[in-house]
Amino acid sequence: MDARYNPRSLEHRGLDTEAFKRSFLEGLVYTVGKDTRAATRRDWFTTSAFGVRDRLVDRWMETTRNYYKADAKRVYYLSLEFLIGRLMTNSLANLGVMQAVGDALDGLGLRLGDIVDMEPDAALGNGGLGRLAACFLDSMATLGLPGYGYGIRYEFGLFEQRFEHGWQVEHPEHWLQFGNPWEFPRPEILYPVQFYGRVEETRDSMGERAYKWIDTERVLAMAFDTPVVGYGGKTINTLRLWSARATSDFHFGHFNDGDYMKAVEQKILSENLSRVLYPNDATDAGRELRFKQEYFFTSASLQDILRRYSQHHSGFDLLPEKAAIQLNDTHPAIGIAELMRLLVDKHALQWEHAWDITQRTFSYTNHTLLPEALEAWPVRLVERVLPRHMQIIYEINGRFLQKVQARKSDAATLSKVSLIDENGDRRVRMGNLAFIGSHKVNGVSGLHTELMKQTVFADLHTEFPERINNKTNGITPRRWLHQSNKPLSDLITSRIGSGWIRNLEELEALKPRAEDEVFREEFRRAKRQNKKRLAALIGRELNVEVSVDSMFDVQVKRIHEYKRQLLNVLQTIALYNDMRDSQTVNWVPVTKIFAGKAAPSYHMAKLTLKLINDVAKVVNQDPSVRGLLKIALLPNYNVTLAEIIMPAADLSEQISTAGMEASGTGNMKLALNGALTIGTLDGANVEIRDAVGPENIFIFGLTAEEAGALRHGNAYNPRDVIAANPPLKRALDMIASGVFSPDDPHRYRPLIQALTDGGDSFLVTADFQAYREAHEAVADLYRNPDQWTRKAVINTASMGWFSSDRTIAEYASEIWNVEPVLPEE
Ligand code: NBX
Ligand code: IMP
Repeated sequence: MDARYNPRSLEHRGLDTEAFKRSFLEGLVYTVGKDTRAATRRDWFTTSAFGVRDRLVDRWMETTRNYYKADAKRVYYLSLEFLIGRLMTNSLANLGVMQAVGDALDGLGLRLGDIVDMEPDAALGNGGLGRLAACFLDSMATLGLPGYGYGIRYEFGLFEQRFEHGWQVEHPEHWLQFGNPWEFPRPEILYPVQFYGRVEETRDSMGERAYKWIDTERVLAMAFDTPVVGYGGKTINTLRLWSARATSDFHFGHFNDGDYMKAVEQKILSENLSRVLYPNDATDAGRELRFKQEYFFTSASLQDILRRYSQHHSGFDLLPEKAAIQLNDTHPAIGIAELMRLLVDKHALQWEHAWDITQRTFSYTNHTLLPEALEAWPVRLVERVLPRHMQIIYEINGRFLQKVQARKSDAATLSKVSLIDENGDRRVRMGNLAFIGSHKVNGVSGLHTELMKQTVFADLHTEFPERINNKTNGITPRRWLHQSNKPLSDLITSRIGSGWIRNLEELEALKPRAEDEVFREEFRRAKRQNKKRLAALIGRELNVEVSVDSMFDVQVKRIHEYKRQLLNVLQTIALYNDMRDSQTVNWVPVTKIFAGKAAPSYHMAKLTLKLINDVAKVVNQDPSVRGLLKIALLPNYNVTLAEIIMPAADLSEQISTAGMEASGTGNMKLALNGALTIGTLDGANVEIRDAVGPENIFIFGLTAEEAGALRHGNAYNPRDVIAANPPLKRALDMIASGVFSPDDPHRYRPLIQALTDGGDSFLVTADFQAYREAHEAVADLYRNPDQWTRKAVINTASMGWFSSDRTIAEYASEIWNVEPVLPEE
């Protein structure tokens, strides 16, 4: 037995039903402080979570010890967002104790499903970027890679969305209100982070220039650790999130003056740093607090990384061999200047030496090409908040531009690769900083990576042709099939065994089953079961009755003009008109399912949500399309809701303007769960088509190249297109004349204007006809359940490559140069 002290006896950490039951009862009394009579369902959730957590701790510490023992190279995934969702089912499934815990709860008169539902959804992210980070954590732990997530422990996650009179209203998401049983507070792991102040130039003992950043305001970063359980429970990694704490020193000034209230105010102000997640996906708020959040968590993480490295290494020469730091978008890109500052100012390394170490340590992932989403902080802001970093950025830039100039580049090239955007108010281009401070820069799908080379990073790519590489996104099959879709998961395992959970490419073995009638029947039955669950939810949430025989046509993602929910709405209205016009046609019954949040300040997106609700109100109560068409916009899309929607979808809408969706990952989740895709050749849709075969997907519309040409030329006139397409014109006229908004007929003028006078930047009108025809092909296929299911099976069977295990294995070998550290058996 392990000689280490274990506070709880081994029998309380057994993995059988009885052991779980005992520890739940004990925890209820001694940890939660309730007896069985007084216990609420939430108390039972809390005690269950603590009981499960107890089973993780030994393996968790063992994993950490093994990393030290091997002196392993670690990966640090720096991300301002981790959209992890709930952890109960995840922990149970990855530990392999789902059954035992279910039975234990049963024995206590409780149902696992009810207990699971008490857990708040940890929504520390906006969308795809944050969820990708969470899938990556799962894959790193499953592969046994020494991977750490570093981010912010926001007190308020992404806002809770409700609809009031059809409009989105944001409510605070206080996910920590009842405590978080999964996290371990580490009050002793505390790093100071500085802001403001000024820089003093001095000379060191050798007479060299040295810089001191002084008179700063300090905030403390306190660590909270969450164990990340790999599948099988062998490797348990760490997600370390930072929470802001006031230093005791800076309010003493006020305190001595007797201004106690002022001192407390200061404390609250500095702790605001980790208060709330910014809800702006894509467009940047450009707020000082956001910039401070970025530096806050990056600085604390780097201090922790160097502390861990220095525990067993002297000097910093080996840092790139012992640490790989991945920047999840540019949000932590200030880390490049921060590491330079630490190495040069604090540890007195020579500039070139420090720069070499920095570049070999960092790598950067880009997630968007949308110009409005590329971070560029005003020089005046950076100068004020981080004066020393601004100097360092100038120094990096000066040396870099000199090198570029030496290669006889022209002034135009120099101004494009510069870290400073000199047009208008001067800004620091964080993408360029991340690019030149990294040894590798990657896009998230094949198409996106090519477009990076041709557009935003074209000139930097010419300078460093080896640096840009592709890492097509992936999703974890544990959460997105094994845990969330039990009917399909069990069916698959019954035929090919359970190896696919770790090695998703094994799904390939299902392909021949597409021809197996019995299998198809069972596949349909699994889908139907999932559809029933979703139909029940729609009934409860929206009081809308939907038929499980209808085609569940699903578009779930953030609301954004480039994602073109509006295109979907227009097609829905056109279909509604068709159904009303020709009541004798044998229409395929359709349920249009939408979910997604709009950024609170994004008016067009909020108006689109209101439109969906308004159209739903008219359509859902129109007796002439009863049983044929229903529209459901589910509130508060998050990971938990996605886990119910994905398994129930027949059709997956991936209809962004080509060239604009970097990758998409919802597309992968839906296809894996047996939905067919209707989509443009954008992001990872291209690779999904290649994997499933063009005959098993509905591709329509302009290509990225065509879309680019149309957008940048001046020949496109949406008015002509609308005039030439009567169903489109009719749908638009209905919206414009107030058919869906009799209380406010002009409500949708901004949407209509964007498609007409506005020039239709997202090419909704240009793609409308092709989209409608693709939907007709979809309906034709859906009429033939056998043919449909054949293709659905092939979709599931072809998604093996889209496992985030594959993605992470590529990062590990091609960017990070890290290897698994597996526990001794
Ligand atoms: O990242 C998304 C892309 O739009 C998807 O195409 C891609 O699949 C996914 C993962 O690579 N980007 C994204 O989710 N961005 C944000 O959430 C975001 C959040 C804050 C912010 C900018 C972007 N300031
Ligand atoms: P960290 O990885 O340095 O953050 O440490 C996490 C935990 O690993 C610590 O709380 C210790 O329990 C353990 N640990 C720290 N240093 C060592 C070491 O040198 N060898 C083995 N375990 C260590």
